[in-house]
Amino acid sequence: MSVLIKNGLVVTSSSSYTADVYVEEGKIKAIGTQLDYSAKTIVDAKGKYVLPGAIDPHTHLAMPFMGTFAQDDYETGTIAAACGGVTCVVDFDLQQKGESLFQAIERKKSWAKDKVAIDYSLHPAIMDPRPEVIDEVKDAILEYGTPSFKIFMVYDFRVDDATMIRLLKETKKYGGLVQVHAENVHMINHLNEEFQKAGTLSPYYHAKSRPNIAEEEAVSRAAKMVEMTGSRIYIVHLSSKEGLFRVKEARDRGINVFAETCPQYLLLDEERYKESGFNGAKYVMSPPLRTKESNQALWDGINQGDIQVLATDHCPFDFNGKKDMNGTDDYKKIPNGAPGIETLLMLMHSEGVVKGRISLEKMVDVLSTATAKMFGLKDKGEICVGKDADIVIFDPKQKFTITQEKLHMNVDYTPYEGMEVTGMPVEVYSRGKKVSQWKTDHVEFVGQKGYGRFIKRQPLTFK
Ligand code: DUC
Ligand code: ZN
Ligand code: ZN
Repeated sequence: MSVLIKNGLVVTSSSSYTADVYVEEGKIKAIGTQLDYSAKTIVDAKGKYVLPGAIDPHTHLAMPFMGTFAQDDYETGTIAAACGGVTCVVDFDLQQKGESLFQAIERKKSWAKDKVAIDYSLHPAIMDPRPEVIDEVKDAILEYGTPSFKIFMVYDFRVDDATMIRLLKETKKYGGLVQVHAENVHMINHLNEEFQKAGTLSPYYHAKSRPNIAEEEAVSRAAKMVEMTGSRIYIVHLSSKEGLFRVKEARDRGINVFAETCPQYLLLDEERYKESGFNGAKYVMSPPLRTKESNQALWDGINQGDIQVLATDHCPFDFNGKKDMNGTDDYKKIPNGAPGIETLLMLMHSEGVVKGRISLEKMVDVLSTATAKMFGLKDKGEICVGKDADIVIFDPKQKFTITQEKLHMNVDYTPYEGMEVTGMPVEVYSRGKKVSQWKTDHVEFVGQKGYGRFIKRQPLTFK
């Protein structure tokens, strides 16, 4: 399988230049001007961008949660990813009570088998931190190729501070990274009780029950544990100006605190919870949407380098049948999460690059290059000779009105319904094989389920 992509604007995390890209046997073999290779497929990319496929390091495919399941499985979720220009996901693998991390990894791999359409890896999420589970961290990093571990500071399955400290020390020894969902559970429980007593239980109070200060406190506490252990931490789905302030404060002092944010925290705000009827439930996710002030602070955080990675936290539940399953009278019973894997790249280009909030190169960095480095995906994340040919041919002028009908995610709504974007992925390649293609007014999946491979990742290195 060989492909010659001619005259596109190749975008890297530091520069953009017009060139041809030659792909053979799934790898980028040559980049240059007027390349003379006889390829099976020739793509005229004049006027288009040639981008590394986006990597989404925060997905919850088929995850059991709040009495139901996140609705995209490995088949529908990765087909949607491919259609949106995402060519690799690192999915959360929630350890069940009594399971070893290895059993959790094998279980999730079996769910992906014959279904996954693009390459993927796993982050074990430690939910049952028995002492022997902390001892499994070494082999998870060195043998299983899963060097990043998710923990929650909130929810019933949270880990306590003592466990966090042990985990930070253990991961540091072998090149691992702890990823943290940072919210203060006691502040949230207290506010939940107050709202319960007052009978204020509509979706808007989901946001009010999880204030910015709950994120700020947890980020600050996690950063102190990093300082104490000399380890490093990655804050998932950072959402607030105050949380970012604590990330920045630690980083300015040379403490290894990294952070990710998501399109919803850059583009949507808490006014959404006031939508008529029960519509606010569509945005019930944790952490919740914040204010426009936080939106702006997070864009600044990306530009200033305090936020290194953009991800989706893709965790879809139907509005009809799931969001309203138990929660119409109580926000606490609404499954937390929203869809986003397919709209990641189009939103970041249209709302970020076209609107002048980030440069094209920054977009490539936070969606691909920095993500690959952060998570040890050594063959991914760059248009560069020797890397996997995970490539998006992106038409920066192609308009698309986002509507659930034309997307592939297995859910009945998108938070971005009716939004017009400028710029769409028109051809997407995964290891040199075309997996999606723009057709008139939407993207079609042209890949194959089961094509994706599990990626054993490298131990991680940090400056
Ligand atoms: N937050 C969500 O909104 N969904 C899944 C898990 C999480 O932490
Ligand atoms: Zn989370
Ligand atoms: Zn999540």
